[in-house]
Amino acid sequence: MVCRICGDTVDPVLDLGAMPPANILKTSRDERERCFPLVLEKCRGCFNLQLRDCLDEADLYRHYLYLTPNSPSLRSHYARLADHMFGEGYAHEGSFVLEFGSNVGLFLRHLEPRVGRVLGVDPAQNVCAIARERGIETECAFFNRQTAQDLAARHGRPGVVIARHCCAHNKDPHGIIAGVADILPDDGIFIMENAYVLKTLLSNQFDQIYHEHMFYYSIRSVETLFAMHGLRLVDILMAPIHGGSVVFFARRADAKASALRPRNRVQRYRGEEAQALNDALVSVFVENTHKIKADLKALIADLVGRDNQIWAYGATAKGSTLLNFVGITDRQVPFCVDSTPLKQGRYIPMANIEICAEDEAWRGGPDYFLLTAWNYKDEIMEKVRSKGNTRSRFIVPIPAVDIV
Ligand code: DWN
Repeated sequence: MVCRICGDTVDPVLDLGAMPPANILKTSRDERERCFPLVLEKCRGCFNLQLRDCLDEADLYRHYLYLTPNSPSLRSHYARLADHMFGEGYAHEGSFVLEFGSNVGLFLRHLEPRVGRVLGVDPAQNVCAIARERGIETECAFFNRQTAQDLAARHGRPGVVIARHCCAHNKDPHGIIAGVADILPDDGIFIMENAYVLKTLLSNQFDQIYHEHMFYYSIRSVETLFAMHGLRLVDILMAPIHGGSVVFFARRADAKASALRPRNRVQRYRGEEAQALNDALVSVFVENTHKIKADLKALIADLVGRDNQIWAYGATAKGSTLLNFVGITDRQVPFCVDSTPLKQGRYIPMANIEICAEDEAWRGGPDYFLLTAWNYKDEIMEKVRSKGNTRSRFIVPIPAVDIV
């Protein structure tokens, strides 16, 4: 295999075994799930981390069960990102904003009152229907070079193109970025947000590895990708959501000089990454992955062995990797609560854990919740307590196994 960004040689760094696609939740316990290799590999050239085996996007996203949760931490991130966009002059009241991978349009709905026009693009027909019901104009398509030109021909060229947590989800990032470069006007801005690989590695977030996440981006790998399509990084925003995310702001390399002058923080973040992102960090990440597996397996066995009830909290894609890599099933964890009606009544693949509504967590609830949605720890714990459950404790698996 070679790096899908720069073409250089890649080396395997972590094999999580044969795993089911995380968000393909089963409709019954007996339904047989298909499993595929989940192997992370690293590029010698641009330090891109990628999956060795990429599944077909249509299988993953045509009917998608992940709907962006309407969470307080996401809402505050939307406000901070929007303020940054307007504060730095990347967007204004007349802007035409196109977001691909827009899901149900929560961020676009936040932007809509402050810009000229918003348009969502998402490949999941069921998700597009929900976005349209909520009043967000949404085209159902995978964003690539062809569809980008078609969208621009029918809607005009958007001055702001946004891609949040979706550019890692496609085995051909060149097709996506080429599409952006084709339609972005000279004074346009491209805003790409992803989980930040440095945070993923530093916080032992091995559960962020699942088939949807085909790339784990760094500043270095993103700049390599952008340069191949005439895009130049001009700004970076770091954000705490999803375990630590990075927002890249890029313009066409032929934009006017004043627009291309990078913010000082770009050099600062680039330098911090150059110091920290190396093979030694990857080795420690791999060691800690196996340590978390051993520690969590032992803790769950001990608690269940002493007749404690344990449920998972959050039918997350991360949770599917965590549970299945550690080997936790419905025998130890019979239920997983989740706020997404689409997911309730289904089963986490391979772990065979039934997903039920959140209010089961509030009526009595178990002795422990295994926080498979650990990235929302504070708001979930606050919600459970405020709903009257002062009894259940929480097992937090990342960055290390802990009980709170
Ligand atoms: O990259 C991706 C990230 C951004 O979102 C996608 N490939 C898929 C998805 O990954 P995830 O499922 O690990 O993401 P979340 O946002 O951590 O999933 C949260 C899950 O937890 C949802 O199913 C909703 C649920 N939840 C809940 O039950 N109660 C969430 C909150 C905040 C809550 O209070």
